Amino acid sequence: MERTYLMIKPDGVQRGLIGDIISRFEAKGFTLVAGKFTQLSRELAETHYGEHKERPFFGNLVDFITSGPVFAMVWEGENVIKSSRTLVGATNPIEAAPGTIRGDYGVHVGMNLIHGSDSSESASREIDLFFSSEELVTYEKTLKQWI
Ligand code: RTP
Ligand code: MG
Repeated sequence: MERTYLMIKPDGVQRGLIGDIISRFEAKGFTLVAGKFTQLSRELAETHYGEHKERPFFGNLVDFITSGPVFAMVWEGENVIKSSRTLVGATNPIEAAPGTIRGDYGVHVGMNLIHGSDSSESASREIDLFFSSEELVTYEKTLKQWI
């Protein structure tokens, strides 16, 4: 089953949106595999966002993501990588559709509430970066599966 890495950014934590955001992924039918409330070191943030290191916003991005605690998660489900990006919405909240996390709550591209892996390669890399294999909890949902 596919897995993805999601991370509620410092603005999502500060605005009290952890519960709302987690609820959306639960309601969709995805399964929580791991969760961690933590503050990123500069080194970890630079590695996580390494693909953007030449971009003009890289310094601000690292400053912001290390500015306060984040809630890091692994979620599992069918097509969870692409589906969770749909639930998250477009990078720039101005363009994000209502009903998406960024569309409902976001204002600024630099403070867009949540990160989601953009491919299976990114998901594997990011899950390994933030979680050890012992922290990934595998279990069967005992409720009858309708979705
Ligand atoms: P993320 O990686 O955080 O999930 O966001 P994303 O895939 O939707 O967007 P990405 O292109 O990976 O960009 C990473 C983060 O950099 C900030 N950004 N600022 N023009 C700008 O000022 C600009 N462009 C991107 C955003 O906070 C974005 O989430
Ligand atoms: Mg990205």
